[in-house]
Order: sequence, then structure tokens, then C-alpha cells
Amino acid sequence: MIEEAAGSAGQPRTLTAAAFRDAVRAKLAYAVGKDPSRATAKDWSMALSLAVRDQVVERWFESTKASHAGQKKHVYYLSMEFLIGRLLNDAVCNLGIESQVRSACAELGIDYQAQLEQESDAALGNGGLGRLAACFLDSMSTLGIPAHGYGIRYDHGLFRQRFHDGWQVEEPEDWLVSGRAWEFERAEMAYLVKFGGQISFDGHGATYWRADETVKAVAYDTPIAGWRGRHVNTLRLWASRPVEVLDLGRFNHGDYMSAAEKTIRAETISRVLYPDDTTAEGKELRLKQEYFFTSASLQDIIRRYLEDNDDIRKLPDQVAIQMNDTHPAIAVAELMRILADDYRLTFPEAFEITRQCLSYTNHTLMPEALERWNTNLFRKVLPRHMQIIEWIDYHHLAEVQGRNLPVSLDAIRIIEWGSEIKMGSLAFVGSRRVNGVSALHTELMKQTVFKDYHVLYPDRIVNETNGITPRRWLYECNPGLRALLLEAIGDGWVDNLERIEEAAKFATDASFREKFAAAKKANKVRLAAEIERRIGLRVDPSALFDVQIKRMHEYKRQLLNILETIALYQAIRRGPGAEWTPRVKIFGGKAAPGYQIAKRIIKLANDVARVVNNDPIIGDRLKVAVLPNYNVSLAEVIIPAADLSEQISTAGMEASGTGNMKLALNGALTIGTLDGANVEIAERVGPDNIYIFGLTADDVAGLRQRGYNPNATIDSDPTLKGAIDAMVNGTFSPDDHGRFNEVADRLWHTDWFLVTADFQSYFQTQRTVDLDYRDKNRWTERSILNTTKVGWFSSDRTIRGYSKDVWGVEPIF
Ligand code: CBF
Repeated sequence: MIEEAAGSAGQPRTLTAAAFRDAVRAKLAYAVGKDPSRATAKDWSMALSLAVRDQVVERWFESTKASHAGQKKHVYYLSMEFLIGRLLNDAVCNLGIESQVRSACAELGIDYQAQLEQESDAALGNGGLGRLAACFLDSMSTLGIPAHGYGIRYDHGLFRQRFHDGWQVEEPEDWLVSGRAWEFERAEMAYLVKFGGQISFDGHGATYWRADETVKAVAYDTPIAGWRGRHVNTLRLWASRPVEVLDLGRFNHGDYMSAAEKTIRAETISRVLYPDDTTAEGKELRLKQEYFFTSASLQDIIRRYLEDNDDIRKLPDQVAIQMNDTHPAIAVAELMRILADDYRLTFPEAFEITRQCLSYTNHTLMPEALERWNTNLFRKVLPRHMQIIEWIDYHHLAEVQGRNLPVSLDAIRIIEWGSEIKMGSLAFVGSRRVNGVSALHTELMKQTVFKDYHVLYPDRIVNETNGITPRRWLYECNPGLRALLLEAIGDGWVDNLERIEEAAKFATDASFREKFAAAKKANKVRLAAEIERRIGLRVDPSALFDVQIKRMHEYKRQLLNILETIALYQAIRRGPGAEWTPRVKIFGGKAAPGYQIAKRIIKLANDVARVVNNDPIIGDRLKVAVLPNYNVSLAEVIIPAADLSEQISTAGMEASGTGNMKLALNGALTIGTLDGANVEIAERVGPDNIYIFGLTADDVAGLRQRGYNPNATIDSDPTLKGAIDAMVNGTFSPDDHGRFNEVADRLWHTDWFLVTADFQSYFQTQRTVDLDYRDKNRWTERSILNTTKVGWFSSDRTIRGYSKDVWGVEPIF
């Protein structure tokens, strides 16, 4: 047990560096089983993490007891993705033990920073949706909202991206390979999850589901400590295991492969995040994954509830369940199934309880991301749920018919033409609240995808603009800026990010500005070293660092940025003697493995980078860094170093964005369209401190409705035409002139994402950025105003909003 003095309520107990040093040594010997002289960097990192974990565990027990004793309503956050990244530094900072840990490391002769880098980056998510879930875990713990996050413990998270000759290559990610310090396996906490088979009724109200496949969901718990370690919630991830470990009979007959068949089948469910679902097998696996974690979570929620309560009808008083996107939308049918089949409530009773417990967050309006399931597949995998969804559909339509409202019945059906289940509709109908993730997105939800539902249930849709945790996204990743803020305004901003505005008054203070600029410069030097280490490219840290980091997707319009890069390259070549503002364009992002055009755009970025970076005429005026394997850890290095944040999606298509918030908080100025949360960022930082360009969401809708002709736009704009021509004339692909024909053809013929329509406005705005960046003092002043004006985008504020408007929960302290 480590020597520590009890702190006052809400304060971390004090831990001495010497005691901590001894604890690390003890972990190395007794948990890792290594002598210091033989220990590898991984061993030390494991010992360090285990010693820090001990500091979390007692607080965790206390929090769990307090949640049970307080009998407060509990939040259950169901998400296919939790993009948690590395946890060691997060825990150390949140517990307030950084100086002791650093001193202990120094005494042990190990480098703390190097230890941090030994931890694998838990990539259990794809992008914004999964990172949002991780920020929410931090905020719920920080605010003392009793909560569990529920998801899948994938053996392999999001693939590792490598570039081979500039093409994306996907390799399996292996975060579990060298052990995991943060999780506890709960072998006893296991639930059976069934698939397929037949349903029968006994004629006296009982229903039996005879499944033809059953697996076991086993819990793995990770404690998530909030700021100052005041409260610790649990992230519970489910691993899929066979019910019988081995078919010994077959094994003893020498049939080794088929003896292990059931194990392989069961374990496949939690093997990979987002398996390719273009095949029938892939689709079935995806449906099974969604049901697997939803069912296990709901069984667990009910077990927890019944530990302290006995009336299942009062479930909504104690339980708020959030469906993060449509992936867990099967929860509507599963909760009804449990209530009706296991607890013998009638369907109407079960439906009422279900819709008081569940809520749904919509994260996109793009039809391809609103899941639909073929009814034949669904009936095969989940026959009982199919019956329940048919009942919900019928019941809900009947309810509407009686109300004589101006909606089309076809539009509000959950099962479309008898052949597809619309999971967004199921989630909507089965929820107490449905929320969008930015003001614009929520408005568009009401006007488009959920228009008819909004007429039926006008109070159901609410807005909860996304947020980010200031702990990871400033305090931890930007130590220079953190120190400056602590010196200037104390640490109140870490608890309440809106207080960061207290530093706005220093924007015109020369000494503060100088220190702010120095912190930025140090971050840029760190990133420059990282770029060189990763791709061998040397960049000048005093150039403008222009950053676009996000999933590769056509609507995010990396292509617009690349075309502007080409146009700038051509302009510099034409007049190298002119006064250019040196710029480094930094790209990071993965394309979904089956998304061919996005993968080609990655290749284009790499081809352009190769030519630009090796052109002696260009020199340091322009460099292009395309960084492979963008993930949370890399983001933590890029974001603090950015000068310019590219948020250039086609207006109306980015639900919110959260990278935009992280970059602004770290002092980058945004160049962006009026899309997603950019709109709210612009309102807060003011028009002088952001670069807004291009079509609005209304313009986009109007243009698409009238029919857009990219031909005319391209023909009338020589800069744009020059850039597109260079793409297809082999300037960047001398080995294969036709490589980007398809990309260019799309621009000429349809240009659904309106890259060409926004090009000129974007190009001109970038030239204004060039001019503005030369006035370093003024730029820093605006950078400070970005940092200090975006405190509202803390995920603490978002969680307060959910707690009040969506869940009806209160903090336990
Ligand atoms: O709400 C979180 C994020 O979710 C997405 O990443 C998503 O997966 N649908 C959206 O694309 C983002 O706009 C949003 O910020």
C-alpha cells in the first residue's frame, strides 16, 4: 500500500514521489516479474501504469459505493466506438500526481515521456463519434454523473494505416498484444447472447426463443477517473467467448479444427472493429456485433437496477440509456423483449418503459450512415426482435392514424416496403429524446431526415452541441500553453473551461503574446521533429502550419485542399521571386478500406507531396506532409502545433466536427464553411478571428435542387482549371497519367460535394490568410482570442446539457 495522507473531500490524497517510486519497483518485480536490470521499456511502462492504476482503484470503489448508496439515476452510454487513445498520462493528470510521477521516474532513471509512448493507442473507434464518447466518459466522471460506458472489446481496433508508394495499405491493429494495464477481466460478469432459431408460445402468455447459436459476453472493466480524481466511472467492454470452450469429443477423434469451430465463431464477433460489410457474411457479422453488445449491456443494466430495486416498472426512475448513433438502436426491441418475455409485461407496458429509458443521438444526416437492415437477414439472426419491431411499427402507425396529422404514413414507417428496417426510425420512435450534435445539424434534422417525426413528436428533438474535454485536449497535450494559462489565470479553467476567457484580456499584452507565441513555436518544433521521424520530411517551424486531420471522406473535401495546394504550387513556380508566406500543409486521416475514391485521394495527396517537396524552385515556400496512421496520439502532437485549422466540408454535411473545437482551443484559426459547429465557433470567436468562405447550407440545397453545372465553373476559372488539368496531365503521376482521371471526371461532371463551386472563394480566402500571417503580433492576438473564446465547447457543458434535457440525472456531488 502506498504511503499517502488522506485529502479533504474532493481533493486528491497526497502521494509522495518516494512512495510512488517504491510502488513502481514493486510492480516491476511482483506484477511484471522483472528485475530492473533486465526490464525493457515496455516492462517499465507496464509497472508504471499498474502503480498509477492502484491510485485510481480505491477512488473507483468509493465512487461505485456512492452511486449505489445515493440511489441516483444512472447513465448508460451504449457505443460501438470508444476512441480512448492512451490512458496513462490522462490518469496521472486527472489525479493530479504528475510531479510525483515525474520525480519517481527520474529517480528510477526512466524517461516519463518515453514511458507514455510505450502504451498502445486504443483505437476502438473510427473518428469523431468514438472520440466524442471518450470525451463524454471523462466529463461524466469529472462532473460526478454516475455512468457506465458500454461497448465492444475488439481484439483489433481500427486498422493501422501505412503508405506503400503513396497508396493506403491497411494492417491489423494490435493494441492488446503486449498486455493491457488498465482493464480488469470480470470472468464472473458474463451474459448469454442468443442468435437465430425459432420462437414458440405456450398459449399462456409465455414466449420461448430456442436459439441456434449462443455466445457468452464477458466484461472487461476500465476505470475512468475524472478531473481531480473526484469520481471514477466504468467503461465496460464486452468480449465474445464460446459457451463451451472446446468440443472434446471431436478433439479426441483427431478432428482438431472442427473441435475449435464454435470458439472461432464466437470470438469472431468481437474480433474486429467495422469488418467489411459489403459481403452477406460481413453484414450478418455487423448485425451480430450490434446485438451482442447491446444485449449484454441491457442485461447488465437490469441486473444492476435489481440489486437496489424490486419494481421493474420503475426502471426509468433510475436508468437513462443513451444510444450513440443507430448502432445500438436494436436496444429498443431488446429492452422490450426482456421486459415482455422475461418479466412478463405486456407489449404496451414494455414499450412505454422502453421509451422513457432510451434516448438517441444522431450524428449524421447522410443516408448511407443511417443504418437499414434487410428484413430477411434480420429475421434470420433475431427472429424475436423482428416480431417486436413489427409490433412497434404497427402500434406506432395506429397511434398516428388516430391523430389526423399532416404526415405521410409511408415516411414514418419503421419497416419500409416490408423489406428494410430503418434503424434511425426505430431509434426515434423508441426514444424519450433525440438529439443532434450542433445547432445547424439539429435544425436540419427537423427539416429533413426526421421532418415527419418532428411533426408527430415536436418536443422530442433537442440540440446538444458537441464538446471536447479540456483535460486531454489542452492540459495534457499542450504543456506550454497550460503553464502559461496557469500562471496567468490559475487553474479554474480546467474545471470550468468558460473561465479561460479570463485570459482574453491578455491578447493585447505584449509579454503574454510573446510567451503564447513561444509555446506555439515549441509545439511546432516538436511536430516538425515528428514529421521528420515519420516521413523523413524536413519542415521549417516558422512556416504557417496548415492542418487538415480527419477521416478521409469526399464531403470533408480534402480534395479541395489538395487542389488549392496544386494551384498554390503552380503560382509559386510561376513567380518564385514574389513574397510568399511559407506554408506547411499537413494532412492526416484514414479512408474506409472499401472507399476507393477516398483511397485514390490519399494517393493524390502523396503524389502531390512528392512533387512539391522535391521541387527546388519551391524550396521552403511550400511543403506537404501526409502523415500515415493518424490517431489520437498523433492528434495530440499535431493539434497544439497548428496555426490554421481546415474545416472545409460541404455546408450541411458535417454534423458538428470536434477537431474544429480542439484546434481552436489550441490557438489555431479556422478556415471553414458555415457547417456543423463551425457556425457556433464563428459566433464565439467573432468574424475577425475566423475565415469563413463558400456556400451556406441553404445555398448548397438550392444549388443541388436547381442542378449544378461544374463545367461552366471550371471553364471560367483558370486557376481551378489549371489545377485539375495538372492532376490529369501526369504532372504528379508521370508513371500513370490516367491515375486521377476518375477524380477529375467527377469534378467535371457531377461534383456532388461542390468542390469546384467553392474553390475560388476558398483560394482567395487562403491568400488573405497568407497576408495576415505575416503580421505575427496580430496573428498571435487572434490566436489567443480563439483559445480564450471557445471555452463553451467543453464536453462538460455538453454533458450538463444531456443531464438536464435528455437524461434527467444529477451529479452525486
Ligand atoms: O458527433 C460526433 C461526430 O460524429 C461524426 O464523426 C459521425 O461519425 N457521424 C460526424 O461526422 C461529426 O460531424 C461529429 O462531430
